[in-house]
Amino acid sequence: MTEQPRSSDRLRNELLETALEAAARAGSFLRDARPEDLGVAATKSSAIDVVTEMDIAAEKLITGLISDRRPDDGLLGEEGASVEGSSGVEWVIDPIDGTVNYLYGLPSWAISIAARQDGETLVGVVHAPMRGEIFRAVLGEGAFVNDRPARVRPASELGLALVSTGFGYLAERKAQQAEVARRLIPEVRDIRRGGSAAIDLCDVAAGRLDAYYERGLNPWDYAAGDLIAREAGAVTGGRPGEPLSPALTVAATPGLFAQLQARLDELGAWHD
Ligand code: LIP
Repeated sequence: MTEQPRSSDRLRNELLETALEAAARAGSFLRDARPEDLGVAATKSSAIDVVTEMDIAAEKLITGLISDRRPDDGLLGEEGASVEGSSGVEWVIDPIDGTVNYLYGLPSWAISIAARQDGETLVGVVHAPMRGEIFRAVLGEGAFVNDRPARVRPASELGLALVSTGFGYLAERKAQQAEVARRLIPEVRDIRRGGSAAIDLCDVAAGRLDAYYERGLNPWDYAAGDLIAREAGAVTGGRPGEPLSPALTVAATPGLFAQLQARLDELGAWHD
């Protein structure tokens, strides 16, 4: 029996199937071919903002597969992929979200692939190979973890919220982020710091976190996870009245979002 298309829309189904295959291939490569002696191949904004040979190789694998299937699409990747494209579809790719975790051999890392058309994210896939999980969403068609529907927790009290966050790679920014976390921790159930924004956004979608926030992310960190979280019932955004952006990313179950967003604004989570 031929497999039923996952999306009712032909283009979105093609984009989803392409993203799923690219994420699966990259995931197998990154899990099975990780060198025991993996080291740092290069650094970016600071000595702790690292790139490994595997980040670079995985991005080439992903962009090569996508370009073979859809040669006219645009590409934007964390490790340098940058193609304008002519189709109106742009792929936003993080070949390893949680690079430091991957470098150290910790399991919390993921491949994040989003497809945007005219700036709107139509498809998002986040593959966490060490967890055996593939999160996916198509705009307007719900979110899934493997083949189970994903739904946020019905939380509504900040004092009972499990909140994840992350920290940047520059000491001055980390100091301000730590100060925000120091003041928030007594006001929530607890804080988690997993090291992968894409996985944090998907854990909000799966009801494993009540909320996540972080300053300083890049589009490739959040593009897929943002769609997955929204399709699972979360609210996402930045400062009050603003969409999520590198300035601030906030994702939470609907009953918490406004409270957390307002408190983060008071605490100055949106600036260094
Ligand atoms: C990571 C993010 C994480 C953040 C890290 C880093 P990378 O992305 O996913 O949330 O706290 O500092 O930015 O660099 O591993 O792709």
